[in-house]
Amino acid sequence: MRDSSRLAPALLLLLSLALVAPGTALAHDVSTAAGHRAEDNVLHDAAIEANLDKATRHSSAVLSRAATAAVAADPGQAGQWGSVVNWPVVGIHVALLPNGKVLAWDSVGDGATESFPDQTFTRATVYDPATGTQTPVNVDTGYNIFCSGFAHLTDGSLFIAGGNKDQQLNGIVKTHLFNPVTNTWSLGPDMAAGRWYPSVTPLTNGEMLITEGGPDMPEVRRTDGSLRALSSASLNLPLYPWMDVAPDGRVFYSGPDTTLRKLDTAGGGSWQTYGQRDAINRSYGSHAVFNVGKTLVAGGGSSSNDARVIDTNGTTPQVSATSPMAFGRRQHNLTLLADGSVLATGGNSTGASLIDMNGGVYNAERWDPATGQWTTLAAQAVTRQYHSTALLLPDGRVLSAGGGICGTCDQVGYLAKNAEIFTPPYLFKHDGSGQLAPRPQIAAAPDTVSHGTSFQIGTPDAASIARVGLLRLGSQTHSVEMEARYLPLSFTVGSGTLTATVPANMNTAVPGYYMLFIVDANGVPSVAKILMLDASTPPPPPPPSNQPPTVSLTSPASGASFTSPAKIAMAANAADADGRVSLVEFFSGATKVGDDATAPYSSQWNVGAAGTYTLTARATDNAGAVTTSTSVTVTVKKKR
Ligand SMILES: [Cu+2]
Repeated sequence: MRDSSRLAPALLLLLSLALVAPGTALAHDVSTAAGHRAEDNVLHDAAIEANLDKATRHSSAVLSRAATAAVAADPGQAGQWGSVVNWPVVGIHVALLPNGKVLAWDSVGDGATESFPDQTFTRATVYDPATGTQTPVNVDTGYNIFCSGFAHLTDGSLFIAGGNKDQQLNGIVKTHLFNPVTNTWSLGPDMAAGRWYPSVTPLTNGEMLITEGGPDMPEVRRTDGSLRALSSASLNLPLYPWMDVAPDGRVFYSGPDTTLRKLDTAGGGSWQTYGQRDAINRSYGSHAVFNVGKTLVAGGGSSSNDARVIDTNGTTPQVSATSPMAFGRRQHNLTLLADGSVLATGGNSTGASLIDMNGGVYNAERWDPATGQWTTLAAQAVTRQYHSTALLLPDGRVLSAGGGICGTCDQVGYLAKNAEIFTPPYLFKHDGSGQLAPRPQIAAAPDTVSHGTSFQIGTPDAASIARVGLLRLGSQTHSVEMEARYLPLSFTVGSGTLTATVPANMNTAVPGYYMLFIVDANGVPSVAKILMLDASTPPPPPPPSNQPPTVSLTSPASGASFTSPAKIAMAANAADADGRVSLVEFFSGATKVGDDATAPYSSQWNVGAAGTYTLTARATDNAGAVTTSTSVTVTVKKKR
């Protein structure tokens, strides 16, 4: 379909690289929709795309080797990256499913989205980390959900808001659902306006908050699937805002810009504004909710290395300093690990808006909430910048995927249609042997647990367990984690069993699917048991019941007398409180004598035979409910 050039692809790549010096920090402010559009709106040649991935790997390799030399070779200290594996899609949007597999999607092709006229599908795959299998699950609803927002419903299916409409990168009004049991997509109701770069946040009551992506008025998906507008909470925020339910049930906004806020989603919605988090506009920084009401923010802006902790447990959010990262980063990802610590991966350290092929950060870093210190870890093989993601897997490893698919990416030769998996140091022995450590095992755990209750975890390693926690399944894109959070659980140790308690406050971990991890005294985590938190809440609302229409026969009058042959004018009033009247029919006894689909409802009945007739009107509403009027009796007499 696409134009192929006679020039050798390699030559084209060189030519295109010469257009813009790699490493150039471009000036557009991509934190605004207009700036982002301008950033992406560059010409490129389709023929170079096939070689982008190769070129990216090649230019990454040299820099990656240098970064590797800077850290200990012992994986017990630095962790270990697996090999680079080609993927069928660029991992721009990733979500962990309740079955432990990963749903990932990108756009409509390897090149910049604005280079493709056809925006009626999305490339998507389900990746099984246990086998490495990829199952194609392309979006078949007629839409491209590139640059959408998404998070899990309480039942574990994925709710997706917005996407990409056209080559001008406008947003779409569509909402989608992905069913992880059947691997199928379906459409939900349309939003009030198109969204591109929105955030989706699961709420405590099972509703889903949709914020930004263009329109400033947030919308909420009710638990019955319909949408409601937060009409009194319109506020202009950066794209992909960082939104997470705080311990008081309101949604805490922690960035990327500097003003801290909370949104109450009840009714029409209302915002409360607090002070400044810090002086850094953390555009394409990242954040992680690593404990109850505690958020780590790190990097962003002009590749800052600065990190802060925000505590929302009190009346006013409290910001405290923590150690800076070893590397300044932008376009990186923060990922919660199985022990509640935080991993930083990827990004660039030169402040490049989207991508700097010479400025990539290859070393991972782990932040320990207990000490506030970062530890520099092993270097990955491929630079992961704009449109890259990092997602914790149920086995405690981290999937690092994607990068590319933008005008600037094509211009500088960046495409990472591949992934690599990081095994953190906590999975290795710390004796320098480089061997994997024995892991504590969860032998038994319930499929469902609830807030304010205790539950049993069967484990042969009970005596050595130091930490028990729940980690919500992640949904990540554009450096933003939309829902993962870590909830440490208090527990007591029995013989072959742990008894863990979930806090009573449901805002500490909103209902849905979580990974249960136990961690031993050496810091080694188990493989997670995926379970459902608050399976019974919120109670599913009854399907909206349809009220039947009302109807009365207004003509002829009861007892009226006519002379044969008669032309009787029949008329009725009909109404429907929760919909509309779709048809009014007129009857004589059981015989239909006329109908009318539009008000005023009327019909003429021509009667030849003399007699006494019982007349009724019958109304049907848009949902099929039927009401029959009280009857009217009339007489038709023979002409004398
Ligand atoms: Cu994007």
